[in-house]
Amino acid sequence: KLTKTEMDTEADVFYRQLPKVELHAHLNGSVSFETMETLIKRKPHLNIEHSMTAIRRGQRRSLDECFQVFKVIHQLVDSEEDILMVAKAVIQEFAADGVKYLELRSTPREVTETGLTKQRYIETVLEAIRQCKQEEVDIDVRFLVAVDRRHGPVVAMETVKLAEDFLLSSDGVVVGLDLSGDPTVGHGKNLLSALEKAKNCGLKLALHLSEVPSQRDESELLLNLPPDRIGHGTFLHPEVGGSDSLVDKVCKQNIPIEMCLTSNVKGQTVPSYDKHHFQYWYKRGHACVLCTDDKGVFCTDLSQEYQLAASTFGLTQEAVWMLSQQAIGYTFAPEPIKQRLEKKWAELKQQIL
Ligand code: 6MZ
Repeated sequence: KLTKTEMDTEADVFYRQLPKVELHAHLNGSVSFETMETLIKRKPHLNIEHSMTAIRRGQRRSLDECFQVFKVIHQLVDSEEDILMVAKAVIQEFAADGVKYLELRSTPREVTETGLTKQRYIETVLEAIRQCKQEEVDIDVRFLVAVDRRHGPVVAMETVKLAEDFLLSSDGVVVGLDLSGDPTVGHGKNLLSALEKAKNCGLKLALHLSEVPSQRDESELLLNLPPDRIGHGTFLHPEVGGSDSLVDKVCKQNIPIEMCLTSNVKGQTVPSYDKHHFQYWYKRGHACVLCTDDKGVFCTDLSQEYQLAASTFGLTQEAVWMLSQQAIGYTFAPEPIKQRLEKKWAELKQQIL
């Protein structure tokens, strides 16, 4: 029987060996098939089947249906024990895929039945990161506290306060704030003061922007903050109903865009891989970083995303290498960490390219 590596083509090996930076990964969307099996077995009374937690190859869902999937996963992951298990597994899986630096994001939740609080939620993710480090998993992990836009301005402000506390007490592991959640719900103008507060206290901002077409005004507003990175930005450019003014703001402020090819195709905000907005921004020489978004839900990994981008847009291995190396500059890590990563890339380049 051939091992996985032997079955891989040479190209597959290149993408797996390529050192990678993952900057857009939602914890509960990143839970693998194997971990999901364990969770489903742990909670048989919920009657959850695997088809409810993942979108397989060739399948598509509406974005709305994707958000239903997260509701199911949240039922399965609702205690400190669950969070510790999924966070550790997700970190180990990213490391096994050749990710050397990971910024994980997650929305702190409170669950009365299990005694879970938002504070403990974050502490538990940080504990998972600490344990992986202690077990010498070869990956540097940082955390972004996520604000779910669906929950409105009061919760957003509470979450920012919590994130601010951890920014000071987590030894540099908590680095920023994410704004995510169903983009068709709520308006960013109501969250502006929470986001401004976050920025003022030193949290980096990674905001989902223009994931759906109706967010043009919201993006105009939020780009004035400005965010430190943009999630998706699918509908920013004029060819898809965005505007020159939006593109100008992004370019003048040089804001990197996190691009998630499979997620956007499976969630149907982008009609096909070759129509992905990666093409538009990459051609302009704009800062783009390939990411998975939800590797569990969309059944992908970062190696596959690099390979897809390369085959769809005809990137050479050298160009792919540049793409992964440039991502180091878009992390929220402090300068010494970036330098350490640069060094690692330089060493590996001789072996791999
Ligand atoms: C917007 C998304 C998302 O936070 O419980 N999330 N938000 N757009 C997307 N595109 C597909 N994918 C995931 O992980 C799940 C949560 O991440 C956000 C949603 O708020 C979702 O509930 P956590 O770890």
